[in-house]
Amino acid sequence: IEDRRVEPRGALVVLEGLDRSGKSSQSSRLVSYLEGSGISAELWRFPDRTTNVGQMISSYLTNMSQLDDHTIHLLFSANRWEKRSLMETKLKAGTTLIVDRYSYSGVAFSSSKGLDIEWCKAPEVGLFAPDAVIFLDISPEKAAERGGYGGERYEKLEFQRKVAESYKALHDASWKIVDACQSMEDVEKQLQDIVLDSVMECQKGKPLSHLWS
Ligand code: T5A
Ligand code: NA
Repeated sequence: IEDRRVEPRGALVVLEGLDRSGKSSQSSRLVSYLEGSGISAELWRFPDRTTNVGQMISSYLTNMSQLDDHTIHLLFSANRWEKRSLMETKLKAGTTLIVDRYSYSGVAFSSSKGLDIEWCKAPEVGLFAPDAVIFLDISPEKAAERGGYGGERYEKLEFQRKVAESYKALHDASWKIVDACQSMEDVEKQLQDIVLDSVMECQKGKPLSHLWS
């Protein structure tokens, strides 16, 4: 008799988009919504600035330190690798993770500086592949109007235009493109539907897969 036991697990949902597209606002709303619906969920973000590696990244982003483009790329990747086993534990325990930026940010931002895209993707191979990638779509110009950019390294219109182009090279079938210029509430409703679908698939035992797939 074939063993048809399924292992229910949490969903891995990633939010991506340009700086100021609304990722952080929507990620926390999603987690509140899921918890309110009785679904175990946690908010994660990359970079995770709380670790040693994360502190190096934070100091780079705030222009307190300088690093070679390849070096900072690998640190962003290392910051995801150091959270990988905890990610696996949480997902297998049934917790859905809403992740504010992931490997796609890593590749889109570094390749926008001129690094080879395949070189940028290589250190991400073997990390968990998201069950859904939600791309909050907004033009660089509109994003720049939102409260203005702060002083972080990549918050410049010209660079964000390059990042927008780089993201386009990464879209695949798992991406859901959502118009980020709608009201906060309209975006929120669309995201809830996408995430509930993913949560249900994963509860039915959809297997975890790995990047790049
Ligand atoms: N990076 C990151 C890499 O280079 N490599 C990597 O591997 C990774 C992971 C740090 C930087 O690091 C780069 C990318 C980044 O440049 P961060 O810490 O995520 O990334 O950046 P933050 O500055 O924290 O966040 P963002 O600038 O990306 O903004 P969000 O989270 O997209 O937007 P949010 O929710 O903070 O909203 C921005 C503003 O818009 C308003 C909000 O109220 C807020 O004022 N807003 C809306 N206004 C109108 N309508 C809506 N629908 C709105 N939604 C939000
Ligand atoms: Na953010």
